Amino acid sequence: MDAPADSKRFFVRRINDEAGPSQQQAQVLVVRTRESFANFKKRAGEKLNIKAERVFLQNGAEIHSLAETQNNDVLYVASAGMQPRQQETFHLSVLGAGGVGKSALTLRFVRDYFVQYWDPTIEDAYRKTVDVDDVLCMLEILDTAGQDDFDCLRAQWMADKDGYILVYSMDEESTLKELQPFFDLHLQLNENKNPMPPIVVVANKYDIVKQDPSKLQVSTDRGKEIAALYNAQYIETSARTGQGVDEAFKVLVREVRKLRDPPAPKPKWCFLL
Ligand SMILES: Nc1nc2c(ncn2[C@@H]2O[C@H](COP(=O)(O)OP(=O)(O)OP(=O)(O)O)[C@@H](O)[C@H]2O)c(=O)[nH]1
Ligand SMILES: [Mg+2]
Repeated sequence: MDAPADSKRFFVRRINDEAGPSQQQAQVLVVRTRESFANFKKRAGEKLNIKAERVFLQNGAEIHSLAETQNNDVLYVASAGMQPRQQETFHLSVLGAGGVGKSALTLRFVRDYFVQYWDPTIEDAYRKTVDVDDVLCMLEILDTAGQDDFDCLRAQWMADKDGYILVYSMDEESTLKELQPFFDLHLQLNENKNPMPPIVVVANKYDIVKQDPSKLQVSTDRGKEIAALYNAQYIETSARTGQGVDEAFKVLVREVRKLRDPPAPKPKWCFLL
């Protein structure tokens, strides 16, 4: 349901503070655009059971008036005592053969549009703030070149990264084989790292093989088999429809987080007989 013309609808959440992510669901709040910011904070605070002092957009920017918002924004609200968590940053590289859709996937994720034409990349960097499991984080994404002419840059693209997205195209078997050199380089560059940066294997152009199964050259089983060899998660995507795209990046963030904050060891029980 849309908000009335002179109103805006927001989804308000308690900010993730040092005490950890809020388990609370987002609350819907409809306010008149002429309502004062102080009044908005009061009402948001009532919804969230806190004394609201500061309000942030989803990208982490603090706001001081409703003019800085848009209808349907998710707003994060903090009380005076809450300290926003230090924002986590993830450095990720998108790698794979030419034309598999690395740029299309990246732009679908960052800007939510589909790039119809193939304009071979040399190297492009993007930044996006996302909410992964109720915690905001900043992704620094390097979209790389698949053309062989740029082989010499691969080590540079892969150095000092927190994780990799290895992309192939489901309608072109050779592109799956072309992932192997990236995996070999990963082993070489990260051999002294413990743990090693995680990988997500992305099977792209799912829409093409769904529409015309005769174009399928790499089955799901085969893709999963290679992902397992790389100790990686496997996700099927379509940059054209958006299917699986957000999930691919979010799964990689979750994998990196698991390595950064390994779960506490389970208590060992001992039985006295
Ligand atoms: N149907 C369909 N086409 C796609 C998809 N992803 C990419 N393409 C198309 O495939 C072509 C190549 O996509 P790019 O994203 O430029 O490929 P790339 O991997 O970045 O290529 P390089 O930059 O040369 O390494 C473009 O025409 C895209 O529109 C997809 O999921 N479905
Ligand atoms: Mg590209």
